[in-house]
Amino acid sequence: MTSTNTVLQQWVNEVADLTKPASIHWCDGSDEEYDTLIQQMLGNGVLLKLNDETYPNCYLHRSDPSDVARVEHLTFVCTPEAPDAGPNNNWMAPDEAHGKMDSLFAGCMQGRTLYVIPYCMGPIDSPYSRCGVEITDSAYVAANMKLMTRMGSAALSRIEREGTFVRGLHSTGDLNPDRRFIMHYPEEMLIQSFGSGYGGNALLGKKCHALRIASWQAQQEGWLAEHMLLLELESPTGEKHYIAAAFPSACGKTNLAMLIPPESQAGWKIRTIGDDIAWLHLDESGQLRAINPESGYFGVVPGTNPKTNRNAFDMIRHDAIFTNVAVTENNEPWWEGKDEQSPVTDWKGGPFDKANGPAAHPNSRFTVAARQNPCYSTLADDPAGVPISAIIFGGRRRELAPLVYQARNWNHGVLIGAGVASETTAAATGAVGVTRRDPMAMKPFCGYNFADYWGHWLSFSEKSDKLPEIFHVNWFRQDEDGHFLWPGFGENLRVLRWIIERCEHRIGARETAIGYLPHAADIDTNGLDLDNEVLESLLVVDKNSWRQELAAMDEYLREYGTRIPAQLTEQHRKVVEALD
Ligand code: GTP
Ligand code: SPV
Ligand code: MN
Repeated sequence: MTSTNTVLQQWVNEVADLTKPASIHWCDGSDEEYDTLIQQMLGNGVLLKLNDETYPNCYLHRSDPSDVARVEHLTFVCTPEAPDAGPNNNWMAPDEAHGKMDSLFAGCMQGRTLYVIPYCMGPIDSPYSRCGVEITDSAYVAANMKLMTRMGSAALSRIEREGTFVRGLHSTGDLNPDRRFIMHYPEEMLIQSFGSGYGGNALLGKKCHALRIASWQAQQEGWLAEHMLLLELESPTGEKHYIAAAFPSACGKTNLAMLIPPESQAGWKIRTIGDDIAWLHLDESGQLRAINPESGYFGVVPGTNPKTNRNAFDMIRHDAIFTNVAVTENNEPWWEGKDEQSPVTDWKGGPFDKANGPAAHPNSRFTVAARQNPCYSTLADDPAGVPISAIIFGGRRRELAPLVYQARNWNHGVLIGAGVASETTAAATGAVGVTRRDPMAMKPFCGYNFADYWGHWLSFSEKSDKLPEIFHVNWFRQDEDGHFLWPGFGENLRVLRWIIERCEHRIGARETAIGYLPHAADIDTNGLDLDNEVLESLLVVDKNSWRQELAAMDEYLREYGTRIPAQLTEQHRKVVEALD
């Protein structure tokens, strides 16, 4: 197969001339093609078959031990002018980046197959969707792209019809961390990734396209590309609301999107539209609508069990790819928190020994098609997307941030989003548990200067008077002994219910300097073993600590200099004044 789109055909030819593959395969996205890729990877050891009776069609991939997470220090935004990338990104001049990458890609596919992967981010017939083509020399990437995106012939037809697509060139190279770079050229709609086979570094439709390139395009075109889950909440009386929530990596998006209501919350239902990325557009009536550009999940495995997330636990019992988990005696995948059996082989493939650390890598992941989710919403395939009632920001903070609070208005909500801070996790290389500023959970993913991005968010208040309410949540407050104060997971539904009551103006709240907080009595604790004192402590606004927080935020915002929108500074000043 080749393409009638001459730009695509020429690009494939040029890449082949540069990288010198042994063969070229155009992916059609069929199930037969997926099976062939799997068989080939079983043959050369890239995949291992897991227990076929208990985990049918499940496979284990062990990545290189130096290649287990996103590499933020090796990820660059290459705009012609450095300030356009902003202090939030690493920057390299496009010419320099092209030179460096061309020399890395030269001859790198010798003896290997070059896969051409046309994909569509979003429902294939949605005006909000955008296409891309990833070229890769990794069969693992091709198989993952089949599970994660609408990949193959239908996407190619759309590309040939529309004539436009994002280009992504990827090679695993020699996996030498010194020769690893993830480059983005927003103005060329181009991504180049070399030297990693892992997740967000290699599955270019995900963070590279659907967030870094798309956020830049969204600013040009008046929409938003965000690191957000999308869920449907249905009340016992059948009232439905759609919520978008942005939490940093490994801070609970997949879990919230697949929430199972506890027994005491009979009649409530949650369905998943998306678990990681949302594209949001205003429709003609001023309603914000969202689609999930992905069609599969690349989720954190550790911690998944029938108590925390039965939906996810069941979803990964068949037709899943596991990356960097441990293995039990009877060849089942195993991870910390699985609560059944025990590991004999660790994620690196050696005999498990507690002294070497966890059996499964803390950033071990599952890849599955979204349709396997027991609470999948078919609205994920609706070209019109879903109307958003509430936007939630959140972070992992053992102190300070209350369980939930609400912004006074949209612009105040933008300040709350810009003020998100969270403890770092294993989703990226580097220290874990260090609190860092992660505005809108987009620190690693915004493809342009954050100051311009906040300005873009603020501009929505002039475009619509029907915008969603904005909230902030924190499931991760701890006591002095390091125990979580809030039970989390399914119990988070209680907080979502308060949020919807606020959106519908059916409930009062306590006005504080940082926004509206719930009266403790308005959080339903029926059936929950939670002391009222603990709940009260989760809803405290400690003025001194918040003054320090606002000072830290101010220091951070100052890094963006005069590019900071005046309205954001104004919102910050108002909170500081209210605290005094
Ligand atoms: P990315 O895929 O990296 O973007 O992560 P994510 O935001 O989807 O996070 P995910 O839902 O996979 O959760 C990450 C970790 O947080 C897992 O180990 C979960 O068990 C844990 N977690 C999720 N929700 C909660 C919660 O409500 N409370 C507590 N204590 N832990 C949670
Ligand atoms: C994240 O780190 O936010 C992820 C995993 O969702 S990755 O695909 O590696 O970006
Ligand atoms: Mn993510």
